[in-house]
Amino acid sequence: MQRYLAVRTGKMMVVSDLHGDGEAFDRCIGTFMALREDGEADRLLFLGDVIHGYGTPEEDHSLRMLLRIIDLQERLGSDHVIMLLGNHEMPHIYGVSLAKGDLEFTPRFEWVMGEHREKINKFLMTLPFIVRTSAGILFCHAGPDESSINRVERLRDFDHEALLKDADQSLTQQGDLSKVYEAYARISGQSYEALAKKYLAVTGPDDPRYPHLMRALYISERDHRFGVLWDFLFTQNDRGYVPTIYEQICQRYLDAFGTGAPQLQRVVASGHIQVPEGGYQVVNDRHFRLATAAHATPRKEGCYLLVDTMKSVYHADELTRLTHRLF
Ligand SMILES: [Mn+2]
Repeated sequence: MQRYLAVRTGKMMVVSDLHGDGEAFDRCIGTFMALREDGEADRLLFLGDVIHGYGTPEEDHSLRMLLRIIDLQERLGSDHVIMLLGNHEMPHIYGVSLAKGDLEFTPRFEWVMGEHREKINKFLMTLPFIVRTSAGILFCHAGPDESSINRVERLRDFDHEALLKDADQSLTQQGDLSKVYEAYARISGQSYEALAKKYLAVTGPDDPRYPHLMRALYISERDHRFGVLWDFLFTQNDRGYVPTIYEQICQRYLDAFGTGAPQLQRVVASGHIQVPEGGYQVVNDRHFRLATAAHATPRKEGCYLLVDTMKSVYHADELTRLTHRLF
């Protein structure tokens, strides 16, 4: 599956990191539908991390949001409603858990998926990683990352299915898994069954998904392909670099991931990281950071982008003019 999309025409509304914020999501959809009706936008792009609320379960609208995106994509077409894979969606493909301090993100969504699990998993597996535009803006979830620069070809048609299949096969070769489960329990201090229930919402040992917690451990620790995906999605961008070096990394990232694009890619636009003030940040001449809701400071200053994909952009600060307040 081709993970790098090209958008050559049209006006695109771009939204980042909603993190289960149902109110922000409804505003995005409402705004897009109105723009669409007026001929002001014909594409909608989510930069990933649609799911995983930071608040209470009642405040977390992740499931309904994702189902709505799936529905909207079916109706308007996958080239008109696009969602990129974020680091908060990816763990659900593999069954790995994701936490930040005391906040465990993955168990809640695993439990809430219920009857929609198959549909959602299938959808997550199809998500692209990058959108390249005729404007020269390259969209991705997490933004420039030095280690990914030499991995463009490995990420280009990344095959989740292959990793899962290989891990299944390795586990099958182990034969009886009960010894492995015991070892797992010894290390973690809890029974495998309790952990599989907690993290993957399996019903019990007869559930066909019962081995998937073990499979997740296997993939995350043994499969180098998973590490490639992880680095790409969990990068902290400029953190740890002096500004001039980071700007060079951005340029190399654009050169690498822009190869074969409809136009020379000149600016990376991403979400993923909290912006210090307002709803966007010009990180440098090559990198623009968008914060529509969760990562805006404060939230109510969250922004979306409205991009004419056929109008060339040369510098990151030009995107400032394309931002609009969501609230
Ligand atoms: Mn993220």
